[in-house]
Amino acid sequence: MQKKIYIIILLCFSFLVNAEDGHQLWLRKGYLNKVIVVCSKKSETISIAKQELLSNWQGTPGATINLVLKKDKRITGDGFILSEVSIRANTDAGILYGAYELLRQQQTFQKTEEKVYNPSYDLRLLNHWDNFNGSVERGYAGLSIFWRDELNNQFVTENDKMLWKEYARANASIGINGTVLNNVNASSDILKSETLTRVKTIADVLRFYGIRVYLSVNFNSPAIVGGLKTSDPLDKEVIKWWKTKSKEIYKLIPDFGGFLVKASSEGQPGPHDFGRSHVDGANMLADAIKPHGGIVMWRAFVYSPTEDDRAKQAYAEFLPFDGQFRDNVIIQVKNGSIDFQPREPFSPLFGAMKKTALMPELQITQEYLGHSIHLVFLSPMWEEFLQTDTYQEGTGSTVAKCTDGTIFKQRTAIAGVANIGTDTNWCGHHFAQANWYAFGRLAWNNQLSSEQIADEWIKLTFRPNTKNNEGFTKEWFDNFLIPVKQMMLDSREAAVDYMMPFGFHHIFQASHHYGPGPWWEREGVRKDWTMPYYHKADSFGVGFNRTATGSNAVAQYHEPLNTQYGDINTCPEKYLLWFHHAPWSHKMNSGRTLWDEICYRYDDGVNQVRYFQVVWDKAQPYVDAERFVEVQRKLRYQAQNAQVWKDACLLYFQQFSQQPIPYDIERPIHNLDDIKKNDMDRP
Ligand code: GCW
Repeated sequence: MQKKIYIIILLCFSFLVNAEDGHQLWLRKGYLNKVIVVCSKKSETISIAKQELLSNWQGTPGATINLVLKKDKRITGDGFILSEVSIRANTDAGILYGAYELLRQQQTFQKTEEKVYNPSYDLRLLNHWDNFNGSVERGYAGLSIFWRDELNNQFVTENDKMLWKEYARANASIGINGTVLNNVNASSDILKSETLTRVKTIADVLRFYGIRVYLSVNFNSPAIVGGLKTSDPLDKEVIKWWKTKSKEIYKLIPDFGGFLVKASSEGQPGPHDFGRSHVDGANMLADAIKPHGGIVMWRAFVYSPTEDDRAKQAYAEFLPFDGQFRDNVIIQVKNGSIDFQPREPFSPLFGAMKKTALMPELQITQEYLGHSIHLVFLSPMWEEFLQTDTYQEGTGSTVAKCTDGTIFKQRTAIAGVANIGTDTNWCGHHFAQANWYAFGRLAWNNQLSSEQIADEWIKLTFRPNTKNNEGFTKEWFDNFLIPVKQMMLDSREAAVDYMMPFGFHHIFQASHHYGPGPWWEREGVRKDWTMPYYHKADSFGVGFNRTATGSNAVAQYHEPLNTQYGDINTCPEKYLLWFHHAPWSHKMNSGRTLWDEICYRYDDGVNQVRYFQVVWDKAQPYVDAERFVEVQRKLRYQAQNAQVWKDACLLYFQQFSQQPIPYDIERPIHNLDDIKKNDMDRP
């Protein structure tokens, strides 16, 4: 009996020791050595840097580290120069970033060598699609960390402030320096004076971590909040209203970053409502905010319900305005030309606008990639996008170089739609934290490889709790780091395979964008919100003809891409059905027909997820019980869901191809009508 109690106590104790809820993200505490930190300058940000070094130092015991604030030509923006004994920077934030980099190197057992670290983009922003009532559009990790329901938005608790501080610290540790606090589908309430006091409180917490706040604004605010008769951007009263509002904001928040605007898109108000253009709208706001040093991020995510190809519309609407925007306007463009699909060719705007600052918008929250249920590491998708050649100025004009100031001297910025909420582990899925991390790291250095990012993240997030300065063991490397890293690196391609291989896109169930719904259409719903619009399956074949004989979207790309994408024989297979209506009998690189290849690919996707389950199960000895079980459960859902995707798509498209599923592939286990009826339940 006694022995039993003893074992139970021991078990509970070991559970407590090992329990990790993920709240600490990649900033888990390790062993600590003594260090002396010297800096002649005093500021809140510098004290944070000092404190971080003092409480997390794992370098040489008793070392002295100098924080040096002195202009150095090699450093740009908030960059820094790191060595084993000093951090040099031009700004306080630079010192803070240097401190985090140094600690990261210690925690991942890298040797610190003298090196300059400059950011790729000046502005590295999160966009929160957080609503004023506390919900989060496309959020899968609980509620908003910034907003409560309308009645409670006026109260700020100590817990709120603590959470905002933790949030700021996590962001600063990966170099993020700005955040848009509310949804681009913006409530005009955000600009009410009582709300702005809350914004000020948030800004006061984030500021010392080098983070500025920005707001999404509703273009109709002058009428809704200001009581004016119109919100016409050329109306004198409207112009005055925005100027006064900007003044009010800057009085409260002197370092306020600026406005983000979704205008004349998906039902949001905008200049088009008044017969004005994007330039009229954006420039009016830019003028209002310019005296205070603010910027306007004007989104290019626009499409109108015409018969024309949605993929062409942003380019068609914005290119004619190249060169007409004020210098404090940045056009914010989603990575692809449609909408954050598992795989899209890059938006051709990146290769086209030369006299206008453009900033990429990436989506960290997994709206179209399995929400917070599927394990999908997004860094390879972003790397693919950033490293794609636009051929804008000849070979080597990658999206990264077109947007980071290498090719055009411009204000540089990048945004990621956040996946953060009130869930204890912030992101819903432990591995979704890696996407927040990867976004920050790529925003800082757009040349980093996904392999390096995954490597760092795993080491920081799952590092065993060593009590001394031991490095990682070979066993840990071989049995945990390497297989788990490979799983992460393969996970995006696996998701593409079981959801939308070969350039399929937008074949989701409408609205929640989680499960398959290639059949989804409704009487009266605009065509480009229905799924057959995107795949166009018929007895001949499948895919959207965007070549010269179709919508000619290929013409928006520079040569040689125009020709390459436009020819079915040279178009990369990963984009085949994006650009071509290909016959079912089309010969693929493997020698198989398109139909057969589609079947094999969906099946591969399912098998890959089944394999991820094995990888994770084998990782059990190296992970704390809590995170292990939580990830294991989610992988089971992912495997079930991948199977549904495969069955749904193969059975649905088979109605058009009229061909058998190759016999060496596992048979579908769901009936199409059941899938349609159940609309894949989200666990
Ligand atoms: O991806 C779509 C989403 C909308 C979103 C919109 C946008 C915020 O389904 O939820 O609205 O894009 O980016 O504006």
